[in-house]
Amino acid sequence: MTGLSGKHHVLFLLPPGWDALSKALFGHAAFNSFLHGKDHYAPQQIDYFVGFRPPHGFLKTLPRLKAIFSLGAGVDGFLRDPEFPRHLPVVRFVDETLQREMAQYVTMHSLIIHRHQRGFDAAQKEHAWRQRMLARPTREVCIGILGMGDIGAVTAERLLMFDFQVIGWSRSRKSVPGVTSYAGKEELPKFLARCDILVCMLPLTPETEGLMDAKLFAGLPKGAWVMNVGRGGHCNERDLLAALDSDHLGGAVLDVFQTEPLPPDNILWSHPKVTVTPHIAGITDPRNAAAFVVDCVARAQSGAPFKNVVDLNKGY
Ligand code: NDP
Ligand code: OXD
Repeated sequence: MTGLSGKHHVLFLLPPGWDALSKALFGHAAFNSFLHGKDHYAPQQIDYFVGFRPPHGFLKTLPRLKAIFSLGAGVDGFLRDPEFPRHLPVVRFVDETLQREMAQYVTMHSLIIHRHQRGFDAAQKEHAWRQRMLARPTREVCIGILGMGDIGAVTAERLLMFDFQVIGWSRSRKSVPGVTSYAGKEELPKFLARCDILVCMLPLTPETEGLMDAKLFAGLPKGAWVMNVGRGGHCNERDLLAALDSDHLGGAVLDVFQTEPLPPDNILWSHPKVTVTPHIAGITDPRNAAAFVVDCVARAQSGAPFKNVVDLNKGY
């Protein structure tokens, strides 16, 4: 057993490649920390858990647990555990750097789509001087954001700076300057009908799972693009492929998938109308995550309320 004292005990189950976070956190004065799989710890002594997608059933093995700190903005990796201890608070990672990087990814890919950059890349390979005008002025291109939360709102601001029209869809009505807000299922068809580029930034919940299916794609204008940076579970990949192959959709940019890592033989890797990235649209900065965990533990110690506690009924 490593260095147990009267302090709070925090257990980390870190995704691969997160050594920087463990360096930033281990030995912090506020708590004793244990890295699952590396350190020996007694489950009954753990007060707090930090991770992203723990194996189902794991959290219920920690009987003294008081709270769970998510290293991601999305908490579906916790809530999908059928044995998840629902009496515990889950605090999610809400971070400006993450929001800006997500916004940057969406802005970059929206510009690549709008400016036909994939066509110019292909022409360069052929040494072909193939000029092409924009299909229409930027101010006439409408980008629709599914999920106008912390990340969606920052993304909308950034897209407006490039003169795109921006509309957003959420559960409740929003007032983001310059962005037309659509709310609830009844307003989804009107929203979709306007989207030249549809961007999914929703949390994965029972209500949003599979939302992007054949019916939704049919509601988009012909030639529209789809970008998914929410979760793979939002998108029916078979329906997406059908909508791409029938030329109803212009293309897709996918950062998240039903199965991650995306298997090497998955057709999405080589589909001519699809851009694949490996769930990197926004990556949690380990230093900011360390500050987040330290803040959470300090709040717990002082009795101050946590910030950004997940509403378990809504699932986000
Ligand atoms: P928030 O909780 O701040 O925002 C969620 C938004 O989705 C809210 O606007 C909410 O509406 C809306 N929403 C939820 N359920 C529904 C529904 N049933 N119908 C309509 N709207 C709904 O989340 P974040 O912005 O912080 O993060 C969003 C997601 O982005 C994460 O859950 C995660 O899946 C994904 N993500 C992906 C990353 C990547 O690298 N690819 C990195 C980080 C996050 P309302 O405001 O009205 O409640
Ligand atoms: C997150 C993610 O939810 O990285 O933060 O997907």
